[in-house]
Amino acid sequence: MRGFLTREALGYLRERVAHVWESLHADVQRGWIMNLHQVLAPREENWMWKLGSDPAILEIVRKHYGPNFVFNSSQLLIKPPTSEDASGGKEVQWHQDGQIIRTLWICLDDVDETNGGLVVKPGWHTRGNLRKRVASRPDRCLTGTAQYAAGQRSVPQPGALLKEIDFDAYCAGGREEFEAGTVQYRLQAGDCAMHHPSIPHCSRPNVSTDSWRRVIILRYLPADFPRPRGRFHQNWKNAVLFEKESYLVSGDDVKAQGFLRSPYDDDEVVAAEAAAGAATGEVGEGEGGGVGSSSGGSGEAAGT
Ligand SMILES: O=C(O)CCC(=O)C(=O)O
Repeated sequence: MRGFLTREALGYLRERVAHVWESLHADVQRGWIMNLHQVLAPREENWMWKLGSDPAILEIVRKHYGPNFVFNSSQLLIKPPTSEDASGGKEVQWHQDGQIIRTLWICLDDVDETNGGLVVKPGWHTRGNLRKRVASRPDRCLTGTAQYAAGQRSVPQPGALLKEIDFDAYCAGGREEFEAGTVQYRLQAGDCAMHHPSIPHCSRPNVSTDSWRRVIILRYLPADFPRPRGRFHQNWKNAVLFEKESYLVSGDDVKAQGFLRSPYDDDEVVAAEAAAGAATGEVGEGEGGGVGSSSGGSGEAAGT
């Protein structure tokens, strides 16, 4: 989707992202910042929530899911140019997201092969869940997931969780043969792409000297998908863990899982609404208005 963001929106988001980058807590994984929409405060300044629950974006997702779905995660995936960081950021290893998740990949910079744009393997989304193996070069990759189990306080060791597509299971020539038939994204700042949840994809480090690669990733799941429980992210500003939550941004809580409608609701409000709806038989209205290891057939995505 060319020109997805207006010029003003692009300028505003760049400025906000620069602020996050500059103020990031030293213990938070640089490069992959999760679920800002859960913790940006106050509400009026929660630009990630506003973006992820924007009516125009929800309309796009509705075309895929119908009326009932949740805003599952927001991510900032940043690869600085080598003038800022000699490593140019890290790779995201070859993976599939899962069968169900819908992802909007919104560029705040022009992206191509020089600064870590996405690379996909066309046609392979029809092959189901591909076999995975432990990543062969985890030290070069983002750790893959910024999710923590309760009580865990340190970033998981690279390699402990990281899986990649098992190229050798499909190509006699291994990674090299697999990568021969791939397509590089070349997009402009303000463009947005959606990739099929089953398409294999990866991204490489930023090897440009001066071109940032800042992308906002928004993910959605159907409202009958299990509500996340007991998984945590680090707050970008103070590194304190907070529990991952999905928000019902459209339609009904079809399995009565107690979804909140926004980071500002509390459980009681939604529970009361659900109880009132159940009592009257009313159908609720939509609000209307937003790594690592892919787990295969569950539809859970890498990085959800
Ligand atoms: O933006 C990237 O480099 C990786 C994104 C990704 O893996 C995804 O959106 O599923």
